[in-house]
Amino acid sequence: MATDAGVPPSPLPRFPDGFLWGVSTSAHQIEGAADEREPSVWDAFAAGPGRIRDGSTAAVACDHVHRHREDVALLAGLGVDAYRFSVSWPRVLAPGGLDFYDRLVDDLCAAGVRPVPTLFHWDLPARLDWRERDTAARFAAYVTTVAERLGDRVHKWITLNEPAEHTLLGHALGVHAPGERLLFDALPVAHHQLLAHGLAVRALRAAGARDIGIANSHGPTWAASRAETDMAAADSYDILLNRLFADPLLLRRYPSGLGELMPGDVAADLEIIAEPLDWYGINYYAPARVGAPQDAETEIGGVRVPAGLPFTLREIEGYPVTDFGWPVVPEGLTELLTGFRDRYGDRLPPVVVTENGCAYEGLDDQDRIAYLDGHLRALHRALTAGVDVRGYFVWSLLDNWEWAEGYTRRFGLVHVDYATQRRTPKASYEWFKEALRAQR
Ligand code: IFM
Repeated sequence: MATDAGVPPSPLPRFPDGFLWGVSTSAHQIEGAADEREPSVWDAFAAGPGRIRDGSTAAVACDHVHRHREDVALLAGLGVDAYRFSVSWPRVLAPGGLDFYDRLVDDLCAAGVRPVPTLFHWDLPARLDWRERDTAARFAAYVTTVAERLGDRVHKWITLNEPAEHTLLGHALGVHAPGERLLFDALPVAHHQLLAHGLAVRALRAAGARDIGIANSHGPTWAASRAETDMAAADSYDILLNRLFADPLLLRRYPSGLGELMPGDVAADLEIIAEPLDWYGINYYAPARVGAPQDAETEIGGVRVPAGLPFTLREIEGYPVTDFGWPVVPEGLTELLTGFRDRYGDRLPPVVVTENGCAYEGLDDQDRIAYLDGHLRALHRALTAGVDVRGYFVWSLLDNWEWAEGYTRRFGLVHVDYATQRRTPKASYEWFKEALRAQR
């Protein structure tokens, strides 16, 4: 971590040759050009009163569709190997929508940056619904269209981004689109996304694609105390956040009897869901501290959690926090990666950290530098402990529309002035550039 002056103490340790360095974004958060695509569930959700902290929408966001050349130049200037972006399904459904990604991928290749598209990052076309099984088959058809067009230039494919968060926040708690408050009745949404993933892996391979992974959010779960009730609550949370999605993918089974709550022919679906992956993407931000259920609603990290769940989220004390209120716990990344290796053993393919980053204001963002420095050292400790990690992507290249938080949280290495669309590299951009240069 940083010294008192905020300056990391020494150069980063050396990462293996061929380690993939990148940055991430997602379509709905940066693209804008909302009138050049079909509506997504987020358009309808954001239009509702009180749902987005600053009352904003992503209609313009970073206007990336019209400014992508400038953003590709920022990527090239940074010196990353790869750029993780997402393809907007609603844009692909619009006439000419895929042309944008064709140009983007061409421009990335010309700049020497390898394209790593995510095929679903929460912006479901408004006319679709993950509660419907048919959405999985439609997703596979869309994936085929994208793969046939871009597959000759894509470096790595990502099927879904964080289906756990999309299920929990969007369908169980209703604080993200589509705003359903289904609590445990949201489980079919998880199953249909997993099925969509498996069908997409098959569709990608049928289209000749290789190097396929998924980006799941994970974090260590810490029980609030050694009391049996807190330990049981932490276990429930761990199952929902970490195992509900990883176990079916890597072990071909649902954890703890959850399979019985899923719709359809679950055994047959698990054969599809567990299609072998070339690599496994992990998005890491912070651990969770979890205690026994309480009678009242709780709020943590900006998320209101209703009473009635088998756990409550508690504050993690003793660590600095980001502007989002999330604790900065780099060692949680080492714990997570070694824990994953121990839990899944040789069923775990090589891992890529597909997101890691923090929300802070300001151009001289020494806190972000300290965050990234600390997490890269923690990642290196996991490598030294024998975890096969092949890459690391910072969230995010640009400040962007942070879902229910609107434009109030800045995660970028590059500042965006939303009034003028002016991009200004922050101190962290220069720091990451130098860190990458030192690894070459
Ligand atoms: O901005 C999000 C991203 O879309 C998904 N992972 C977490 C990020 C920060 O909240």
